[in-house]
Amino acid sequence: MDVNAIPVNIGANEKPIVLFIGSINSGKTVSLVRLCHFISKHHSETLRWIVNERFRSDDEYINEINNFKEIMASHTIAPKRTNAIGFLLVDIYLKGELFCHILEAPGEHYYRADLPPTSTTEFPIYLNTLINKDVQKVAIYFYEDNLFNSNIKGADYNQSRYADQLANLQYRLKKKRDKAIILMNKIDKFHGGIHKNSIKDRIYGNENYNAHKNALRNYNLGQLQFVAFSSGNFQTITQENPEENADTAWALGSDEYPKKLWKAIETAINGSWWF
Ligand SMILES: Nc1nc2c(ncn2[C@@H]2O[C@H](COP(=O)(O)OP(=O)(O)O)[C@@H](O)[C@H]2O)c(=O)[nH]1
Ligand SMILES: [Mg+2]
Repeated sequence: MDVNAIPVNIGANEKPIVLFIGSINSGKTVSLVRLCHFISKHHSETLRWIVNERFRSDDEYINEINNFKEIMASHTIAPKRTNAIGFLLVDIYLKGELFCHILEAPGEHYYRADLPPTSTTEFPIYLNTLINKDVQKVAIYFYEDNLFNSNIKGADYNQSRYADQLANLQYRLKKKRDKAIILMNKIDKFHGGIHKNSIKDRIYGNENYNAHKNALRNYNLGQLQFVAFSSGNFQTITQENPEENADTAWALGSDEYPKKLWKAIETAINGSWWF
């Protein structure tokens, strides 16, 4: 089914929409699952997450929901690559009231590496619908060290094209109302961790990402938050039959990461004056 044929519905409410934005395999799905585990474990009295089942009315959405619930139920197995149309909305309730929505969507809805170099990726209709809705957005941009790896063939060029796409999205946001968070993911791969300031240096110091940096600077750089994140440790499970797709074993990482991510989301939505 063409993704542009799928209408979305989040009702008439005025609650903020948090967008998990990142390339394929940057860890968006796993991070959302990790955040939901954290919420269930530490905040079940006040905070609740629930998949929004009315968001999409197409037949495939139920599979998407079940897939997400399955990953939640068996948190030793990380998801295989999310399928091409897989996008899903999770609602967060604070003290019984809807607080925000979190959208998780596949990387190719933001950036298509397979398109010719001169073309830009048009965002799918549902994404435009959400972006255009007159409610606050919190854009969370997923970066990971791989994105800076210039050893990947043609990476320099793709990096700047990818940055252009991120910029296109950022320019669609509203200056005062909307917020942005830069999330450096998979920091378990950095031995000894990574400091917030060095995330900034890594991204801003890389010319390929200038377009994104400029877009953020034009908007709300002063309010931009940086978050270091890791969902845990991942290992491929060797299959008896080499033809089969390998599953991934997942050991959940420290609660500190989802705690800080949640704090950043709350700060983006509520403002930081109470800090
Ligand atoms: N080392 C490490 N690997 C991760 C982490 N998060 C995700 N991954 C790996 O990246 C893969 C893709 O993650 P996924 O959430 O499906 O990416 P998405 O395409 O952005 O939704 C996972 O199967 C893991 O192998 C992390 O925090 N640390
Ligand atoms: Mg995904």
